[in-house]
Formats: sequence, structure tokens, C-alpha cells
Amino acid sequence: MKFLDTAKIYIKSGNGGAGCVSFRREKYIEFGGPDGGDGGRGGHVYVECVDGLNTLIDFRYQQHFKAKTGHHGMGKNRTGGAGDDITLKVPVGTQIFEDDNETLIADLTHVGQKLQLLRGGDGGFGNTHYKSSTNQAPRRADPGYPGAEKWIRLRLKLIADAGLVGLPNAGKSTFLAATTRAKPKVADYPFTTLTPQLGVVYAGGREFVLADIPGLIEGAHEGTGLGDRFLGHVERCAVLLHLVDATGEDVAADYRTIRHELEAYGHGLAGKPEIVALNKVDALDDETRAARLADLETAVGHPVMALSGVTGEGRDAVLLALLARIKAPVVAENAEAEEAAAGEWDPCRSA
Ligand SMILES: Nc1nc2c(ncn2[C@@H]2O[C@H](COP(=O)(O)OP(=O)(O)OP(=O)(O)O)[C@@H](O)[C@H]2O)c(=O)[nH]1
Ligand SMILES: [Mg+2]
Repeated sequence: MKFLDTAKIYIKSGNGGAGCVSFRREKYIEFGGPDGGDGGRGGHVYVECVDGLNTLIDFRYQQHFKAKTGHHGMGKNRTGGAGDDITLKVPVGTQIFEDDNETLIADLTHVGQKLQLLRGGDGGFGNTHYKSSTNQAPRRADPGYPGAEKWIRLRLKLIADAGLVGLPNAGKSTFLAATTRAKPKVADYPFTTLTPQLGVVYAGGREFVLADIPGLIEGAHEGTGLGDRFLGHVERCAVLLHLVDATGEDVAADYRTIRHELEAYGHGLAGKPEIVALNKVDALDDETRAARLADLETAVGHPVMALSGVTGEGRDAVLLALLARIKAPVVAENAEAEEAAAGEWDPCRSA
């Protein structure tokens, strides 16, 4: 399935049906009086969050959504039926913005959430409505009220518990493939991953969702490489797993590059709990490994974890550390108590 995380669509609710001018005509009944029914309301436009979707690709093929017009009123006091509603189906994590792309209309975060975006126009009154003691044969009926219309923007921000960040080639997709049943593409060139991927991790008797996003490079916030637009998909994560490639010459600089990009992106990413892991340690001899770990620890300011996505070294420890952070919000009210309970050293960094 193709991945698309933004879409601009046009929605319109149905116009109301027109009221009817009609008079009762029956044998032996003189001056039967008005009997024109009211028009029915136009269809509403709803949006609903459904299971089983993880892209907005459907909105690339259809961008205009119009609900039906209400049925017109008819003689014999028959009210017109309501126009059919339409419901846009979107994946979990979709945000709906006004056309200005800033005003948030809705943030759909769980399956089954449904909301009305536009109300259908009301039906017009038929001439029965206008009958009175002084006007017993009104010829007035109203047209239906028009429906509303607008352009809206959809933005999908995947919902994951933990997010992978790092330079291209840091081994993010390898880690995702090793810990979940996801099958991301892995290759030894930068920007192998072009769209975010999710996987479910089973660890410590629990499960959580891990997101892999394309690598970041220096200047990503200015659009270099694939830019930082995919960072939106880790915005909602409880914790970030920052992988640093141990085979890189300067691990401290690599770490700082990503930190800088997270800060430049904003939206609270830089302040998110972060677990830093030196990845690909299997590729180093003991001496280099110790030196690189020390370099990275100096840059990070606290101990980091050694990891190899390929051999599995350190994998479980990293997963449990992630899990601890994901569960943390429940008890996070008292951050100090949590800190104390975390033991001598905490692989996570909180701002
Ligand atoms: N030796 C060793 N190689 C690894 C390890 N993890 C990943 N690699 C190799 O590093 C290369 C890049 O791995 P990917 O998982 O595609 O890296 P990525 O971070 O997803 O890269 P992008 O998608 O381009 O951002 C591949 O050739 C992997 O085989 C590891 O733990 N040890
Ligand atoms: Mg990748």
C-alpha cells in the first residue's frame, strides 16, 4: 500500500429540499386548503476514524465529497426525506485542519471516533406552514437552505509508542525488522527508508508499537535530504530511540547533528524522553568499541546502551528501557519518585 500522509479535500453538505405549494383537491371538498409538505434536510458530512487503514492514499484519487440534496416536499403534506449523509473514513492519528493548515478542527486518535464536519442545509417550508386565519390559501413555499462547503486538509500522524531516529544508515530499519514482524527494506546506502513503517514489539510481557522513519541529516529542518516532515510521525511517541552508528568516525558529532535537528523541528521532540544506543557494536574490536562508547557518553552526558541489531546484543535491554518509558506516563505525576525508582543510572534522558 502506498503511503501518503497529507491530503487536501473539498467537502460539501447537501442542500435542503424545497418546500411544496399544493392544495388539497378532492371530490366534494371545496377549498381543501394548502397541503404542500416541507423539504427534507440535506445530507451531513461526517468523518470517522476506522481500523485497518494507515495511509491517506485514497484521498489522492478522490478529492471531492458531496452529500446529497434533501428531497423536495410534496402534496398531501408529504415531507421530503433527508439527503444521504457521507462519511469520510480516515486512519487512526489523522488530524483535520481548516484550509489555512493551522486551525485544528479535529484530532482522531481512536477507532470509532466520529464527528460531523458539515451540517446539511435545512429543507424549506411547504405552503401548509404559511396557512393562517387571514391567509388560508398561501402560495408561498421556501426553497431549501444551501449546504455548507469548504476545503480541509488532512494530516496523518501515526500513533506509535516509541520512535526510531538517527542518521541514514544507522540501522533503524534493521532494528525494526529484528524486533517486530515488520519487513522494512534494509540496505547499505542512505535513505533506504522513504516512508514511515510501524511494527509491534513484544517485550517484557507487553506489546508496544515502534515506528521507523527515514533518516535525518544535517539541515533536515531546512529541507535537506528528505527534510524533517516525517518527524511528525514520532511526535506522539512516548519515547525516542536514538541510534548512533558505531562505525562512524565521530559518534559524538553524529549524535549532536540529530539532536540539533530535533530541536530545530520543535513540537516538543527535543524534550521527549530519549534512549541513546550505540548501534552496530558487533562491527568493532573491543578497544574501538570502548573508545566510541566513551565518546558518545561524553556527548550525551549519561551512559548509553550498546546495541547490535544484527547479533541481538543489547536488544532486550533496549526494549525494556523503552517499555519502562512507555509505561511511565501513568506514574509520571511524580517524576522524582520515578527517577529514584529507576536505580543507579537511567539510560533515558528527560528534558
Ligand atoms: N554490522 C552491523 N551492521 C548493521 C547493523 N544494523 C544495520 N546494519 C547495516 O547497516 C546498513 C543500513 O541499515 P538500515 O537498517 O537500512 O539503516 P537505516 O537507519 O534504516 O537507514 P535509512 O533507512 O537509510 O535511514 C545495512 O547494510 C545493514 O545491514 C548492526 O547492528 N551491525
Ligand atoms: Mg531505514
